[in-house]
Amino acid sequence: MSLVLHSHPLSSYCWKVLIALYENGTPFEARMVNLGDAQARAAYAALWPTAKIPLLQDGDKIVPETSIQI
Ligand SMILES: N[C@@H](CCC(=O)N[C@@H](CS)C(=O)NCC(=O)O)C(=O)O
Repeated sequence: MSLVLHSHPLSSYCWKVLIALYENGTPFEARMVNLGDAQARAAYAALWPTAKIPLLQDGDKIVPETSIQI
C-alpha cells in the first residue's frame, strides 16, 4: 500500500518531510489539506484530531509529528 502525505505547499513542516521522502526516493501520494476551509478542516480532523500537518498515512496506520515521520 502506498504512503499518503497530507500536507500543504506553504507549510515548512511539510517541506521537512518532503525533503526526506525525496532524498530517499520514497514513493508517496501527496494530498493537499486546506485548513482554511472549515469543511476540509473538519474532514481532516476526523483523521487526525489535532488537525496539524503534515500527516503520513500508511493504509490504516497514521503517523503524526514530522520527526517521527522521517
Ligand atoms: N510538532 C508538529 C508541528 C506541526 C505544525 O505545527 N504544523 C503547522 C503547519 S506548519 C500546522 O498544522 N498549523 C495549523 C494549526 O496549528 O492549526 C510536527 O512536527 O509535525
